[in-house]
Amino acid sequence: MKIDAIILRELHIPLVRPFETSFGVTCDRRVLLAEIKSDGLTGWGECTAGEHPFFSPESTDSAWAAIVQELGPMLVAEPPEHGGECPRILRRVRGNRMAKATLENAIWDIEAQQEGVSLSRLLGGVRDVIPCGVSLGIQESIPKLLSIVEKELAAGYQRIKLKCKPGWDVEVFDRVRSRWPGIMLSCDANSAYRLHDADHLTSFDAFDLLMIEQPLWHDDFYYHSMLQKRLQTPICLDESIHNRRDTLAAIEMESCKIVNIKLGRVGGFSEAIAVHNAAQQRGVPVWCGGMLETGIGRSHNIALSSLENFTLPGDVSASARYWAEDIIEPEVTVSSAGEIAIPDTPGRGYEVRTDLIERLTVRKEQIRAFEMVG
Ligand code: OSB
Ligand code: MG
Repeated sequence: MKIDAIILRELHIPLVRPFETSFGVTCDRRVLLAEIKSDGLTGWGECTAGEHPFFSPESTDSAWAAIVQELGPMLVAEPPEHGGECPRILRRVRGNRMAKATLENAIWDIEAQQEGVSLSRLLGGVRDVIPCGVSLGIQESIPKLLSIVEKELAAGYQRIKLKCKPGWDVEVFDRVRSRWPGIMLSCDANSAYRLHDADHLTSFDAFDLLMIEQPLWHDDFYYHSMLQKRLQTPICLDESIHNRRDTLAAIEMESCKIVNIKLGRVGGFSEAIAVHNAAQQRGVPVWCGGMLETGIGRSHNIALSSLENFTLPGDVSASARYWAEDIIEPEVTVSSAGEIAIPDTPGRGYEVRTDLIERLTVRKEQIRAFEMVG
């Protein structure tokens, strides 16, 4: 495919409410968007890196530099025919997966439009609707959290995930579980515990959690497998999983029984599909994580979640939970059954509000080709 231009932007957008995890609080997002133009078509990609390198080693600024200096010029120098060729073209750059995914996902978006199919079907998706859950940040008090849980259940969400950390865990689970004995409930520690917390973590088994997400180190498999032996509750890995090999290692070592797939963390659609397939072949369910995306990244998550082995409710929820105004049209909505309908129109299936994007843009750069040396 011809690449006429890659335009990179940084947008500043406040969240409708702060989001607190064990590693920090996010109030305002600094979002990178890539707009790739090809023969009259436009593909969009969103970088899922955070403002600081606290969840992963990447950040808004590191991804900006990687795309402008390395990845963008590589893609212009060797334009892919298919999204699936991007990993090979970008392979010389190590890591920087969220930066790579920003470009690769935009190429898949163009390819779907060229083929006249929905992004979901291009990826091999089989669902018409996806089951949705919500990820609830750490709150200032338990009553405040309980009122949020009540509201999200009333809206129809099928699974409640509670962010946790030492001091915001068993008492919180106890209060939520006592009030709603039957709901699908899980927790996410974002690596807040250590192996000496193992006894404490086994006490989580009392709350019938669907899973405990990433309790230990962000880069670990071995100690998670030690911990899983002591827990009834399935461990789900998020931060530790970067590719298909990590997935196979984690399953082989019994470090987890469930896998969270995030497009940015694994480097884009190609690797996300490879992770999905590897887990599926071994009977391990997956679900789609979220990274406080705008509608563009959200629409990519929706398409990905339509693959067969995304059997558990994901963290992909309605635009209005994050943004006063989303940058896509229509915005993402969730039905009273807790489902998002997969668009069947060509491409992502949501229009991009270019006027609003322009107003939110604080930095913009067009990427040029360079001469590859060596
Ligand atoms: O670990 O899943 C996570 C947000 C930022 C960084 C890490 C995580 C999250 C979420 C939010 O849980 C999911 C969402 O609502 O987008
Ligand atoms: Mg997580």
